[in-house]
Amino acid sequence: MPLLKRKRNYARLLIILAGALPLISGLIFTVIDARHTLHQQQVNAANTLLFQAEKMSDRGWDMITSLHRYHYQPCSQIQNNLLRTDMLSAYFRAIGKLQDDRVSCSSAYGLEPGSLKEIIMRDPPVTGRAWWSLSLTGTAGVPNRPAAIFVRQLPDGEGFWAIIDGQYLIDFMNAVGESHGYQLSMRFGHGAPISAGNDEAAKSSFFTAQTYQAISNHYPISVSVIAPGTELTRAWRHVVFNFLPVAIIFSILLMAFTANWLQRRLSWRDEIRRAIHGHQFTVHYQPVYNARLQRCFGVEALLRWTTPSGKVIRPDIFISAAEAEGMIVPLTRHLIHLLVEDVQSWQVEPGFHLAINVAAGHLQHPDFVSDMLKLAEKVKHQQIVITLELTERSLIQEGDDVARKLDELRKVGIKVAIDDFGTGHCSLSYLMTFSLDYLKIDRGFINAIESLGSETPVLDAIINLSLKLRLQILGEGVETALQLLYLQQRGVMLIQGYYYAQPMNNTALKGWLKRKGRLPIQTVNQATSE
Ligand code: G
Ligand code: G
Ligand code: MN
Repeated sequence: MPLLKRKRNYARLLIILAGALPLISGLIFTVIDARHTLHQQQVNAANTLLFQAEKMSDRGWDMITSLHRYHYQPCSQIQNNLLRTDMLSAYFRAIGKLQDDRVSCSSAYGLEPGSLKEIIMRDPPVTGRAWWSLSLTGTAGVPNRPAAIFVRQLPDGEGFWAIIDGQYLIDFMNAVGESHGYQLSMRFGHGAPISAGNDEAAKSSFFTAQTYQAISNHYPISVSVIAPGTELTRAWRHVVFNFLPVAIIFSILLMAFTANWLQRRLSWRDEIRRAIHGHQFTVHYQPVYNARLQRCFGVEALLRWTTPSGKVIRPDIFISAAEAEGMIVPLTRHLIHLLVEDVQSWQVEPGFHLAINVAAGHLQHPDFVSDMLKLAEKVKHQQIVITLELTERSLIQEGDDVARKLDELRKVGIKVAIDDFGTGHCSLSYLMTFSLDYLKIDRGFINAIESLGSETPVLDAIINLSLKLRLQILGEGVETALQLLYLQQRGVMLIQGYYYAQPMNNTALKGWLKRKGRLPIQTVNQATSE
């Protein structure tokens, strides 16, 4: 069954996809969500940091403002005040006055403090502004510890400066960054960044490090928060852990749903139902020869299924599928419907036989008798003789009930044939239990005929038995003149097989009947082989 197998593979793939879909989309979602969570944490950290940096700036500028009262005062006069102010104020490393770019006064660098450049260990920025601030890697007194300087320059060349020690900011940044492994840094003006926290943060792990930067609205301060890749992994793991049970449930549900849907889609049951509605079934008819009358005796109706794509599905496959999935009754009713339509166009003589195959499942159906009576009724005006072909298997089950039904049908002239005889498990006693009209010898026995002289023991036994039981015998699957002759010599008068005629559609049948229906088999064959 390559068609069905391919469909099964396709179904399996679809179910797997359905299961994978929530998981994959979920995983993508968790990464996005983890990134978002991490970003939010970075934003929070950056804002906290910025707030603190702004507060420090406020203190710096407040100090500068308070130093303004020493304008015009010589350094010797204010030196002690500067010292006291510096000592009493938290955070400040040094404060003082400027004259142009020379430090004229300082709380920490004595009376000869030198230039501003020397103290901040770099060139002062050329800002052109009266107010500026700068973060520093260190100052002359404490070269290894960051700091930030705030400077106010007055038009007369005098100025004020205050240096805030970086330690407090570093401690603060360490505290903020510690729990997340962040590296934090802040920068005043275009100065050197003051960094703290995890030095390794910028290194990539499975995920790359995430950097977030923020700037102050009030001061030229920028801060950055670098979260290591591991932090994203951690956030992701957290989200996945919460999300996974839901995703798995979704996944299972979707798989079950898909499987169910496919089951319905791919089941023969629905396929057959669709095919009935889609007019995919047709009936073919195979003529049967009567050797005594030397003419066509009747036909056997055989269902054919052609899908819209042109694929032909073999009857033994779909018939057994229909039986297995409870579709045999609707399918046989459909056959009857098609049949009755075809028969209306026939011009056959009274007594023409029309055989249909009846499955066990239909035989046991409560409507079986009425279905068959309806069929008989519809072809009655043409005086067609209906023959029901039953398999041995169908006779075994619920024998009494079946025998009663068959008797009822035989009373109105319907004939009963036993099909594929010899292949089932029917004991010979059944041949007596049921009132039968025909026995169709399975083509397997006909195939076994080797020559006219040699015996074919089982076939011969069946033929003898049938003759004794006064059953009419039909030889199925007759393909050669030898087989025909062998059967005729032993009194088998009904012949069906490719040697006589193949199954054909209704149009072909009508032509065939007109041309060959009344001819003896030899003439038919000569005509065919020409
Ligand atoms: O001709 P063919 O290859 O179609 O037949 C294959 C098998 O399918 C045969 O055993 C035949 O009896 C069965 N078959 C064909 N048509 C019908 C039908 O309409 N009903 C039932 N029950 N069997 C059928
Ligand atoms: O089981 P049942 O008798 O309904 O089966 C009829 C089947 O036998 C159909 O599938 C039909 O196509 C097939 N058939 C009819 N005549 C011949 C024949 O001469 N040779 C072979 N191999 N199959 C045949
Ligand atoms: Mn048959």
